Amino acid sequence: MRVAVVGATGAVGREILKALEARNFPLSELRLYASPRSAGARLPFRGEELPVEPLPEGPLPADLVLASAGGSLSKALAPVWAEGGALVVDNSSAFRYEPHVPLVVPEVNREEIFRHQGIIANPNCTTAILAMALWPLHQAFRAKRVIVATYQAASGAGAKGMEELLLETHRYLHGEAPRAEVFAHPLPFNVLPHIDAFQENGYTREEMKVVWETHKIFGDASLRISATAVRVPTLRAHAEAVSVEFERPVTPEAAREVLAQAPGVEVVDEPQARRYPMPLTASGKWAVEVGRIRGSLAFENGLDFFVVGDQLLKGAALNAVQIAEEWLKGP
Ligand code: A2P
Ligand code: 11C
Repeated sequence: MRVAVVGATGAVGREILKALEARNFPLSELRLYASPRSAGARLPFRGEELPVEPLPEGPLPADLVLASAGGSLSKALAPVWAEGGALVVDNSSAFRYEPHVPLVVPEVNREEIFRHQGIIANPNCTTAILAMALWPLHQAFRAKRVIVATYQAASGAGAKGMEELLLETHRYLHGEAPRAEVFAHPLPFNVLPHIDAFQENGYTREEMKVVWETHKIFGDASLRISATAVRVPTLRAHAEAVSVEFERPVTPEAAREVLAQAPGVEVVDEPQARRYPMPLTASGKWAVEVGRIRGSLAFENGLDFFVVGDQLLKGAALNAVQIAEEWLKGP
């Protein structure tokens, strides 16, 4: 299994390397690619320092390509890598909405992996984290309507997003006005109800991704979903406040039992002991944390809960590596 990581120097790429190593992914060769800006860089893997190569234009010498270098690059090159014989697991949004491309969260729709035609899409991080908590509840109680508000970390915008938050916070603390290049406005000590481009319906593309992608992953476009996506000045891990109306009666206790059995989910729900999901505790964790589970005051059969997941892991690198692991296991 010859593996290539495209975008290896990026926020997600570096986590892909760590996940391949930590999960002991069976590979015979690992090649790392980034832009010419990273020429000469080396990244650690299994006790070695592997060189980062500039990405060539054509096919790659790989059986598996894990790509996280942006949509336009994937759009142009993923078909070339696939035609060259590789399975491409693509972290960008370039192919997610193409009917012939599976969009996979293995805990939800593993079977979709095996109808790939060379490319498998990894979902948007916000969607993947929501899906981890919502899918087991949907199976048990049949969700009808979902309302979600997100609290998304700076690293959702990549390594440069994290850098901007740190640098501009430093400027602010030293009495200078914080600036914004990556984000639409300064992020330190602020929250921005604006992630990605505004659409004609008034929602942002990030908000619509949650709708489009959840429908595709769940195989159920009847689920009604409204999202408000908000950038907050955390470095890592996306949080989401979720309200769900179900067809069947539901209690917080029954929901906790369902979630306790769900793979990749950790119930952290002891509010009296100040234990609930938070970015600081969810960062670096493979599981998503779910807590603050309570009966809805707005819906008859409803629940409110809070889910937090490391969006660089379950929302990106870990999910991509899990897709490759499941592909290797076979149908
Ligand atoms: P580089 O570090 O050389 O710029 P992030 O999402 O954290 O910003 O990371 C983006 C990743 O995609 C980085 O590894 C970056 O490499 C890589 N990348 C960006 N543009 C290209 C390109 N034209 N060719 C190859 N890799 C690219
Ligand atoms: C963010 N969720 O936090 C975005 C980043 O569709 O893969 C991921 C965009 C995507 O800014």
